[in-house]
Amino acid sequence: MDCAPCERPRARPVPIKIVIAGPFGVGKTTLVASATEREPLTTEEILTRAGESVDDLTGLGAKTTTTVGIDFGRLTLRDPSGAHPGVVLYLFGAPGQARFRILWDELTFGAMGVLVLADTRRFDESFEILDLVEERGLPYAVAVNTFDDSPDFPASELRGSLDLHQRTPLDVCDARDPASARSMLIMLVEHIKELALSS
Ligand SMILES: Nc1nc2c(ncn2[C@@H]2O[C@H](COP(=O)(O)OP(=O)(O)O)[C@@H](O)[C@H]2O)c(=O)[nH]1
Ligand SMILES: [Mg+2]
Repeated sequence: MDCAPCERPRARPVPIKIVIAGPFGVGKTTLVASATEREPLTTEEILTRAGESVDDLTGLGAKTTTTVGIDFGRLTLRDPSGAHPGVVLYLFGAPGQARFRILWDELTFGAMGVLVLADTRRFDESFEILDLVEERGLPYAVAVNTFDDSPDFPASELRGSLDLHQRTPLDVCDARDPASARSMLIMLVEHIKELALSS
């Protein structure tokens, strides 16, 4: 019987579940859509007048839609040296409004880490999310998304305002830019790796 030369199957990238969290309008759907290597799965719906009294759009400019379920994307990060099969990130964008906190347990189940998005125009709105993440002991990194009218603060001040642990990574990004969105995810994965190696 003929047999084609046997090749060792290429090892598959290790799957990692990542949650993208942050307040309403901070850029979660945008970041997942920029970072994903496939068409993102989104659950955007047009904001209606019925939501006016519950969804505060102050400072959110022209936001016309909202996420009613989750955003889903996928990003493979290969090891350039080829020594490791790399990782494939499964990105789950959480809806920002407080009424969706009920989904939080399911959403974070099995997650290896959380990318928390923050907006310097409404920094205080990230506190509740940070508390939720810390309560679960999940590794996280903070991505400060910049909007045209975002006030500029030095990183040290941002870290102080959010009362971050010195090891928790924080950086500024533009969620619309794929390279910038992906660099935030790489920052988180590096942090997860570091924590795993040091525990
Ligand atoms: N200028 C600017 N606009 C952004 C950025 N990220 C998101 N947006 C816009 O901000 C609005 C809210 O973003 P969205 O991703 O829906 O927020 P979500 O509610 O957190 O999912 C949308 O109109 C986006 O186009 C950014 O980095 N810069
Ligand atoms: Mg959204």
